[in-house]
Amino acid sequence: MDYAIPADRVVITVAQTGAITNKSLNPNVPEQPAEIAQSAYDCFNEGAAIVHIHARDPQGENTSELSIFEDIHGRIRDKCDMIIQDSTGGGPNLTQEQRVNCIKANPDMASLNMGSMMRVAGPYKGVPFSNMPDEIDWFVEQITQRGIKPEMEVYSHAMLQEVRRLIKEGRVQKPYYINIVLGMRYQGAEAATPKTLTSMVDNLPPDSIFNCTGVGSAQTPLATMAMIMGGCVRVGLEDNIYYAKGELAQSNAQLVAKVVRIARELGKQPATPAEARQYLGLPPAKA
Ligand code: KMH
Ligand code: ZN
Repeated sequence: MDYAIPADRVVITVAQTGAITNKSLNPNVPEQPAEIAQSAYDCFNEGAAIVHIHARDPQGENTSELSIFEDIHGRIRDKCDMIIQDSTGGGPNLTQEQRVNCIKANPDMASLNMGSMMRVAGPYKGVPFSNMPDEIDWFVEQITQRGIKPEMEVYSHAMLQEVRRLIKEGRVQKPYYINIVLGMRYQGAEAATPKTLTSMVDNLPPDSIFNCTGVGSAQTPLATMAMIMGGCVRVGLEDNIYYAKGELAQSNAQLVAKVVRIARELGKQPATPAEARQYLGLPPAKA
């Protein structure tokens, strides 16, 4: 069975908050539940189908607090039927147990980071991002046991081997949803070049759907390339705080609107959440 996204559609994810970006870098990063939900709704209205969630405590620190994730989910689900994808990457201050806690809040999807990386620059220089094979197994088991679909984030060719292992061991179900993250040098990702993206797409396992996340200035060029290649795209302030060189983005919705304009020029419409659920093999929206 071929799981390709229809050629006239693109599934857009917005990653709004992240673990590293914050209001001191761009005051428009949404941090608190009401801001996150309003921003998600604005992005939904521009064409985003999936929202990738990181939560912050009232002081703006990364948190695994279940009630905060539940609050965010509830506020989003009150407004629209977006697909909710929680981050189990969490943030550098969280333990492995804390990172996975969010899935108890019943998202539709959860990120699953497919390898370990060393943060080589920035405020968390020298802090490892540990995703050892046995930890990946532990994460994926908890995610899939709850009927949540893993979003497998791969930052290098090597991590595709780990995806193949999970498939071989029957730990993930078709269609395999693989997010290719490029250009995040400070966290070990391969370069955001057309050649790297092409090569990684060429090496995807059968029955995969791919998404592309270009970090920093690569966000728009790589999203454009991924759309041409039939992929899904992720944009937002988690990965890129600028609208253009030297110009901070005014909102996540502004970044979604930009990629939607490009999509339309390429003959594609943004997929609705209901369409995206169908393409990704997700059940209907959760209450
Ligand atoms: N900031 C992204 C490049 C996660 O949340 O699980 C990595 C990320 C990880 O999205
Ligand atoms: Zn994230």
